[in-house]
Amino acid sequence: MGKPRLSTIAFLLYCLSAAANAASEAPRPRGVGPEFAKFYKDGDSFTCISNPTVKLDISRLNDDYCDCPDGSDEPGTSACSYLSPLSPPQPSELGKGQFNETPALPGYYCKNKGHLPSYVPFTAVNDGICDYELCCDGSDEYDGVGGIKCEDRCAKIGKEWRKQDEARLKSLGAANKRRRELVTEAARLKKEVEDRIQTLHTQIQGADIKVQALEKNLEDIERQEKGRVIKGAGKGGKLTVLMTLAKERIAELVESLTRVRGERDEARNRVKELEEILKKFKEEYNPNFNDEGVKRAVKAWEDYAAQERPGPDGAHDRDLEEILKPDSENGINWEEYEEGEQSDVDVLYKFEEYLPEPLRNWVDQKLRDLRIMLIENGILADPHDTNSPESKAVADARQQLNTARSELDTDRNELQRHQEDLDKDYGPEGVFRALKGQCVEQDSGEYTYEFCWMDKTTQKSKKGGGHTGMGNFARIEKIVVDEDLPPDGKGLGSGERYVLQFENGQHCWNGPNRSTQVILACAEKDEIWKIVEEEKCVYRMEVGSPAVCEGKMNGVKQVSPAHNEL
Ligand code: MAN
Repeated sequence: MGKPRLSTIAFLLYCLSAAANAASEAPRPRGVGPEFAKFYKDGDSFTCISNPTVKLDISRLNDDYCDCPDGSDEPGTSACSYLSPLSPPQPSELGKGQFNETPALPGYYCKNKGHLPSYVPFTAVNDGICDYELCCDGSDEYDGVGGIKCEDRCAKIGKEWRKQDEARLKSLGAANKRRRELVTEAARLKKEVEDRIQTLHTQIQGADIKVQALEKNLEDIERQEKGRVIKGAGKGGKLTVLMTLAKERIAELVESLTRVRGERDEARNRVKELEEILKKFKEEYNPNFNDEGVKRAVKAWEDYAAQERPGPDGAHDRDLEEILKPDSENGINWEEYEEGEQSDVDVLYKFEEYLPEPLRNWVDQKLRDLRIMLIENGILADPHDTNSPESKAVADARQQLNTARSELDTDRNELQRHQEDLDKDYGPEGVFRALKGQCVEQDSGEYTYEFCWMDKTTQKSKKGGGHTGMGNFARIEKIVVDEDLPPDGKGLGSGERYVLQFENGQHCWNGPNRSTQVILACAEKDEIWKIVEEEKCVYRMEVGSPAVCEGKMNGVKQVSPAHNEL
């Protein structure tokens, strides 16, 4: 017989272990498994399992002739093996009469004492070959066809199997432990993102308020600046602005000086009056009247009067007089400097109008070019731009606002990135988050292949040259696989598997953009097991990782020793 698929073996083992507890202790006819014992209890007759209307005498059981349409009367021979099923029926589906030409039994039951019980296909019964893989006790060759004798190897095979099973369980234990660590790490990273989002919300609120305040600040400063120019200069160039400011400043100074001179004159008069009073007091006081306070006051006055003081400076006063005369008497004629509605810049613009016609066009063009060059280089103010050139105060305020705005934008972008990240699918319990960005490599043929979690797949030529992008991470999918599991366990096995789909890699000449399907299966550590280019530039990677271990190794359920017929 051909080698049975390991997935089929797994199924058969599963059937057995599930039903073993209910196993009957009574002796069963040859080839009957414990879960089917109930159909063979009657010592006189036998009723076909799936065809209860067909009742046979007990002597027709295992008589090497197929009587029941479902083959259930020949559990221990190959007489009904022509009914070979595509897949064995589930025990729960048996005895319900829905099978016609479909066998009721999964195969010939080998007790395999010392190892795991198993079913061997009916075709293998007495075919002259020892099927030790399924039937280690050799009971499938009980007739000794062609002189064959299959010794019972279950003790040896069972021992080896238990050793391997122990190693598998140990490896599974380590893989599950690693998976738990990854899940914890993934949760921690997710929490970090959530906390950052929280912080960013607060930060953005603050930054928003700051931007609003700085916008208002800039507006105020701009208004102040405009006001100053209008108040100082009205329309016109810098010279006019300066002149107007100077005129105002002089007027303010003249006014203040006049006021101070008046206050000085008044103070002088008061001092004079007080000196007169004290002079008179000294002349008229009675020295015989022994009043200490009066005496001290008179002495103080005498000391004060004895000090030499310069009298008012007439020349100084005359200077003041001159300064305070109206501007026109001081030789300043402001009107002389006024530009009317024209700024100094405007004067330059209109310069060519003063030239004779033939020269004007030429000069006009040259001046136009010059003017543009000066404006573009910031040397000349743009006559259409009343805000230019900008004052330092406005420039500083604008700079502060721009900085605050760009900080706010940065925070908003980061927030958006984190929020999108939180919504992203990171696999079961978000475990792939813990592996994001981590890469594994594997040599295969002329390339080294790289797989980076949630990021990309790459093909690197061993002969040098550039790397080829085999796709960027797009999404997580699930597929059902049913494959032989190699003895080292590094394979997909059977069951539902997570798939990381990578798309839009480097374009393939005369083909599609490269893409990779990464199929994940449980393993103790991250490892690329196999890379196949299924079609041109469409790759498939089989990758082992503890991240996808969910209590079992690649679909093979562990059969507990308690369930074995040891
Ligand atoms: C390169 C590799 C191959 C691919 C071809 C297509 O050689 O990426 O995997 O098949 O390009 O031209």
